Amino acid sequence: MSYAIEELSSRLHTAARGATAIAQLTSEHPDMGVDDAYTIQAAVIGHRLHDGATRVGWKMGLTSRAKMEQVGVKEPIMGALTSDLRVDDGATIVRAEYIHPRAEPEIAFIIGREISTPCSPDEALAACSGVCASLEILDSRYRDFSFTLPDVIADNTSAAGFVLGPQIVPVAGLRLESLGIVLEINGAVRETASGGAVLDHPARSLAMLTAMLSRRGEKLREGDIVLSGGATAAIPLAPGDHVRARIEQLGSVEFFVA
Ligand code: OOG
Ligand code: MG
Repeated sequence: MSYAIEELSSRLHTAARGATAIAQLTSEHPDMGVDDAYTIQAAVIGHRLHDGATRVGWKMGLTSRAKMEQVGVKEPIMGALTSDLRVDDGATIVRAEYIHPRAEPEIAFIIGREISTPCSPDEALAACSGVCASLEILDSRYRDFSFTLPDVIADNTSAAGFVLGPQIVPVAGLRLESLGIVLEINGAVRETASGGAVLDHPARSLAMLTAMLSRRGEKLREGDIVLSGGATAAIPLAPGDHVRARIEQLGSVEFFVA
C-alpha cells in the first residue's frame, strides 16, 4: 500500500481544489483497510498544511443514525479541520467551488485544556471551555457522493467547510442530549433532531475522538474545535440558499450560497 499513498492523496487533494469528482479509491484498491485510509487522510491534510493552512481541530462523522443511514456507512469516523475550511458565520460560499455540497447541523466543542489520553464523556466535557452551534459543509470528492468506509476516511470524511455560531456557551448546566436542533433552508424547517441523536450524548462522540486520536499518536490541544457529527441527514445545497441551524440554548449559525 505505501507506494500509493502520495499518488492517492494528491488525487483527492486535486479533486477538492478543482471541484472535480473522482472514482472511489477502493475500486482500484479493493484491499484498502481503515488504517491505510487514515494514512492517506493524513497525507491529504498534509497537502492543505503545505498550501499554508493550519490545523484548527478535528471532526467526528457518522455518529448519528440519520447520517449512517444517509451514506450507508455505519461506523463513526474522524477527520481534521484546517483553517482553510473555516467559513464565517453569515458568509457566502460559491456553489461552483464544490462538487455536490451538503450542509448538516452539529454541536461543536471548544477544547479548554489538552487531552492526551482516552477519557470518559464526563472527563472530556470537563476539559471543554465551551460549546457552540455549528454547520458543517460536506463535499465528497467521490462521484455520486458514494463511498465505502475506507474511501470516506481517506477523503478526510468529506470535510469541505465549517461555520461556528457567534455564541460560545459554557458546558456546565447544559443538558446537551436534550437540546433541540433545527436545520432550516430558506426559512423552512428541513430537518430536526436533538443532541441525543449523536451517540445518545455528543460528549460520547468527543470521548470516542480522544480514543481514536490517541491510537494515532495525536491529542486534543487547547483551542481545538471539535465537531461532534451531524445530528440530522445533510441537505444538498443550491445557489440562492440561506442555510441556518438553530440549537436550543446555543443560538443560531448561518451561511448563504451564491
Ligand atoms: C461523511 C462525513 C460524515 C458527519 O457529521 O456525520 C460527517 C459524509 O456524510 O459525507 O461529517
Ligand atoms: Mg459532519
